[in-house]
Amino acid sequence: MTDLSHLRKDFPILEREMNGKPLVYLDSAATSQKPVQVLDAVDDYYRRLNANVHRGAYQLGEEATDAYEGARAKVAGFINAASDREVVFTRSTTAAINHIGYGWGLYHLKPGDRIVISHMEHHANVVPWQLITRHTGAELAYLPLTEDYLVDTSRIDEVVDGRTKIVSISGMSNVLGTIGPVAEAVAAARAVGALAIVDGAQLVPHCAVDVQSMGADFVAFSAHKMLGPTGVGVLWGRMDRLEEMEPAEGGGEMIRDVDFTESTWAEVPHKFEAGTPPIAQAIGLGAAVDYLSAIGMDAVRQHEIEITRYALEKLSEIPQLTIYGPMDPAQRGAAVSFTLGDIHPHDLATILDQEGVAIRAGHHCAKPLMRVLGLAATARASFYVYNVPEEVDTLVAGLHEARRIFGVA
Ligand code: 7TS
Repeated sequence: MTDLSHLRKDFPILEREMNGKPLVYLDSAATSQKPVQVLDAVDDYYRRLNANVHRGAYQLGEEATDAYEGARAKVAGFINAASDREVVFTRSTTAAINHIGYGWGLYHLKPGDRIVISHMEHHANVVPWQLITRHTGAELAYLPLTEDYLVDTSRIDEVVDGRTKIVSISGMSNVLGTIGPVAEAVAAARAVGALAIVDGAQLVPHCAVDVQSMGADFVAFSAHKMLGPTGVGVLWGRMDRLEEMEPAEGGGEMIRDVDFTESTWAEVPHKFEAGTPPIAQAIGLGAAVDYLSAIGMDAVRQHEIEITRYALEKLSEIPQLTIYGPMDPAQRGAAVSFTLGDIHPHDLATILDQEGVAIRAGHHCAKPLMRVLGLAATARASFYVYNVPEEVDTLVAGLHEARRIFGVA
């Protein structure tokens, strides 16, 4: 197996115990842990560089600005953006998608237009569009799933029809692990002149992403799922799309001029960054990008394929355990959802917690998907660079303990 276990020493939280047992953190799809390199970058900013950015009146402010803009350049390099200016810092994936809705959707959609998403979307790629349909009279249409938990693209040209103005699809499901059909979605959007958006919240942390070859108009992701701090996310956009998009938020930092009734905007990306930005967090994201780049995203992906394959194998051996998601690690990421007999997923999480194992249980902010699956909740284990096969074994032992407690044969 690709051995990344030497990385574990960089993550102080992994030294903790839970209920007297070593922490086994299997909830990285919710948020990842942070290496000392990221903690130090944030700490160093506050200790040595703290000043507001883009004001330029004194040296400290210039240093803070350089560090913040330097983080933008690192992110741009990480996703191979054509220009640093295509990277907009937002609060999160959620904020990034809302920004497209309120900055582009509101101005370009009309009654009868279509927004196409899929049945496996996180609420962050569902609810903003529902809000936008209310404002514009556009309607929401869904790409269904196959029986193998893949997005069904066999009739994509019927769903992404001539009325479609936006196609927004998850690059990787946080519930099923399924890798989204990004190339097909982009092609279908292109064919009808629609905007192609990728929710990259789970994709960008786990796979090498080249936004230029991907061909979408926008990609959204969050720092906190890729070893970075909470409170900062990225909206990458193709420059022509960013130029035509309106700011969804107004305030300081984003203007060229403000008159009594009208204002003009600063250049991209600053016209989308109203107010004091998440400076320390962006700098922390820059350090996270450095850290991931040093591992190499191909190694990150390879390690995940291997640990996911191992987890799928071991979990499949447990009687009455059902896995929801593709069984081929090449078609999926490292979030593995399952149920065990009729044990409630929350009870599973509680029993596992006694063993030091942290998993998520619930609807995972994907209620339309839960409706399609006919489930109220699943248990979900999700893996990242610092996880090792022994932790899968601890998970499996905990699940056998749950079977014993609940009398599941
Ligand atoms: N899209 C996907 C695919 C996600 O997994 C998440 C968060 C989001 C969007 C929203 O990201 P945020 O940073 O704006 O909150 N997913 C999860 C999860 O699976 N458990 O907690 C958050």
